[in-house]
Amino acid sequence: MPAATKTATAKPATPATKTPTTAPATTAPAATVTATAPATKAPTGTPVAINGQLSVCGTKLCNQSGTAIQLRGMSSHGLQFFPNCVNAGSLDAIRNDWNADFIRLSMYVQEGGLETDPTGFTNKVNGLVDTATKLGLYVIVDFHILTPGDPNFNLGLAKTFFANVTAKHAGNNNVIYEVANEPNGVSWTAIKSYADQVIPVIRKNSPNSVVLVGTRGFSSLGLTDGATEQEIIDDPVTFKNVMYTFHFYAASHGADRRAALARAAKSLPLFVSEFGSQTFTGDGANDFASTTAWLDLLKSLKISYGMWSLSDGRESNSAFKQGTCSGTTFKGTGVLTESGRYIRSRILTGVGSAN
Ligand code: IDC
Repeated sequence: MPAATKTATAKPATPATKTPTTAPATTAPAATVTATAPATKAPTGTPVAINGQLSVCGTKLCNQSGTAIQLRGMSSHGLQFFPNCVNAGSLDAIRNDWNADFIRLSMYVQEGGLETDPTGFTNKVNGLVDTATKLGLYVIVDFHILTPGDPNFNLGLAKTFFANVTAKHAGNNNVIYEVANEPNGVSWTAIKSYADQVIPVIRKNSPNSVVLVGTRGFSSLGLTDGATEQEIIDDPVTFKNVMYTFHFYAASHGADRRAALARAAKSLPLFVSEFGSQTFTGDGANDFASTTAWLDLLKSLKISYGMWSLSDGRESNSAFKQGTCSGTTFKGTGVLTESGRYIRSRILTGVGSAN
């Protein structure tokens, strides 16, 4: 298994020589939300009704009673790429037909994302948080940085965005904030400095929310760069209720990475906010044997996971068949691809099956 698999991607990391300036001078609206709407009561029997406010207890994610839990869910694809795939119908399907616990809203910053229309994307995320809340789903607000890989490039946009979203949802108990999807080409020190500046903005309005911090080397805990989790253990983010993200793509990452994850989980609170059943390109054949080995490990370690992605594109990561999102039917297996059927089955029954 090659160590630095991600470097072969068609979308390479920003060359190390590029000096990040600041993101374009587009500004999101000021945090004008003054009154916090009363929190919607989660419907009985839903993940949020049962587990309530989450917290980090030791290296685990705990529910309101202090019991360690594992959340299982889906990541959206880029909200700008598949705008019709995340809505009340598709979220109702993953909640009530798949039994999922959360949706991750992947709000890209570049590639036609937030930087092109801060007001529009902020409103879009706020609306989808409300949709998820009504269904009793947890929702991860993912600040999806990817290229450039230094999160500090988008620091200004991040502060404004999280100020807005947390102001709007200060009364919620179901929102998890992910401050940087996949830092790459950047040191842990730089990532930590970014987190240290963004987390206080989130904490101002949402003091108890769980915050996910991306890790070096495309959220590989540094493994893709030849580093290890030790650099985080030596210099952790000191805010409470923080977890570190680890991403894997099952056809690219195998037993050696699983061993590293199991080792890191002894010391660090980890959350798999994104994984795929194919290669790190998000495409190619699904490797369900490897995916099952990963998900069995995550189950035994009680590490939460979300699969990439709730979309209907041509890539094998799309859970919905092409064309599904222009319709209104999202439930059942008829609308699902091989990877979609696998993850629905895994979440529903604990066993993955693409049949
Ligand atoms: C991929 C999408 C692809 C898109 C590309 C760049 O599947 O359609 O062209 O991003 O925007 C990640 C990233 C995630 C990637 C995914 C698969 O977080 O944005 O999506 N991946 O390559 N990390 C590892 C793999």
